[in-house]
Amino acid sequence: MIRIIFLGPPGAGKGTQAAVISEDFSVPHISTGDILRSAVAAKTELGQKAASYMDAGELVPDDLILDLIRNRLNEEDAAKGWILDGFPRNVSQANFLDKLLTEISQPCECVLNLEVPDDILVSRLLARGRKDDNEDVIRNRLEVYRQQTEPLIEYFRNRQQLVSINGHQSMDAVAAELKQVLQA
Ligand code: B4P
Repeated sequence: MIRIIFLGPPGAGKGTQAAVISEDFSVPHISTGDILRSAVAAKTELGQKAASYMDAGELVPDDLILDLIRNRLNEEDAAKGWILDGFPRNVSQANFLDKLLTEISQPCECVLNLEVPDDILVSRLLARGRKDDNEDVIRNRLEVYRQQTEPLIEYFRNRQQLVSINGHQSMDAVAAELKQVLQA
């Protein structure tokens, strides 16, 4: 059973690798970033509330995210496993998830932390060129990551759930390393 969380700074390759594992192991790839971008594109109430935070590189407020995750993990396809990409992103989201997973009896197997140096992150994101991939917003996203998301490394390490992977390799090399961890 694959139930994993991807952790790492913006541009570390979370979305890229989560898509590969989702395909290989036939489990849903649940990306809060993708869900939010679809909501923005569809101009839903969630999308209208989330857009300004995303454009500025800030985290969207927890109250917009938590129910969305609860509902998604309760969908039928998630019963056979899942990959969380971009959630949790702060300690309060992690505490929420911890309670939710206990409640639905779906323990997380491990947390895969992709490590990549900052200068590489910036150049990858500039090359991608998404709406929120301009230099000022990227710098802010990295700052928000340091302040709010990085503490989760210690959080999951203390729970013996953390596995760190060198994300500064080719996509195939990172994928091969991740597969090894998941098949161990
Ligand atoms: P995300 O969609 O999660 O954005 P991201 O962190 O930049 O994406 P990711 O890290 O997955 O990209 P990847 O490395 O795969 O979030 C966007 C925004 O949504 C946030 O700023 C926030 O506002 C909001 N949000 C999302 N979740 C939230 C939450 N839980 N709470 C509150 N707000 C939330 O790809 C980057 C690039 O690198 C790609 O071009 C890829 O091709 C390239 N790349 C990947 N691996 C590579 C490799 N090994 N070598 C070379 N290039 C590589």
